[in-house]
Amino acid sequence: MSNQILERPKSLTEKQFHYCPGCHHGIIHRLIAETIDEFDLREKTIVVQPVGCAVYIYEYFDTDVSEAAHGRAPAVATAIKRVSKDKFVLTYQGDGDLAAIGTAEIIHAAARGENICVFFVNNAIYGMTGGQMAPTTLPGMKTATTPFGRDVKKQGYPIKVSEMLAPFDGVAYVERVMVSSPKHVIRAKSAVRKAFKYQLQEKGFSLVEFLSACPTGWGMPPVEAAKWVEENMAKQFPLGVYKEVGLDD
Ligand SMILES: Cc1ncc(C[n+]2csc(CCOP(=O)(O)OP(=O)(O)O)c2C)c(N)n1
Ligand code: SF4
Repeated sequence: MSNQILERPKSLTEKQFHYCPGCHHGIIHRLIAETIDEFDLREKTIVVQPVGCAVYIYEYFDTDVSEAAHGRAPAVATAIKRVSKDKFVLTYQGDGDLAAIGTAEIIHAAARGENICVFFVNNAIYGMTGGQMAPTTLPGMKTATTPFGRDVKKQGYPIKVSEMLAPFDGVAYVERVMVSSPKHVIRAKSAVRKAFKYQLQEKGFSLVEFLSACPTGWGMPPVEAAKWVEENMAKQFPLGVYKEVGLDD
């Protein structure tokens, strides 16, 4: 007797992820792909891809995907959603992408209340380009460009994206989650589902921020990196719902 309890979401291709061992990008991809399947949106979804380590997302998602120049994903998603209201449009962005070079695009898309979902992967570092400091790097955290640790007197304080965007009137839903343990993966999945519902009910802009491990950029083994997310990142960036205007059911 064999009961299948796990299968690859139909919205993911069979291509093997290129991510480093212990990287959380793969888990986050899976949660989004499962939700696309659950809402039967595979034929309607357009993913707007990031720069950074997830730049090859078009190889992994078996949906339509559009490229966007560095940080411009919210602007591209805005255009797609406005001309094709029947499509389900999401961006997937890292902190270098969303909170550094794309700061203007994300702020204005949120303020305009664009009816899109943004999945924001905050790993506190530029993973792809060699571990430089990001706007979300923690005070004291060592990176390739802050080898003695981020000094807030020189490099300023981390930008808290969920707290920054939630107050805009156009924002319908913002939640910060992490995927460091099965318990948190289940919570993260329900946040992804909720973000989908906000777009499907045309409530406006939604964003889920994932605290995410970058074992390579942080110079840590995977288990230690997942623990570091819980012990350090979640202190700097508290988990929780930052805005929720309410769904119809
Ligand atoms: C205009 C521009 N500036 C800089 C780069 C180089 N670049 C590519 S990815 C990246 C950082 C990405 O970091 P993040 O968005 O945090 O994603 P991660 O790799 O950590 O997942 C940078 C600076 C670029 N591609 N285009
Ligand atoms: S460098 Fe970091 S973010 Fe990029 S794949 Fe490796 S662990 Fe993941």
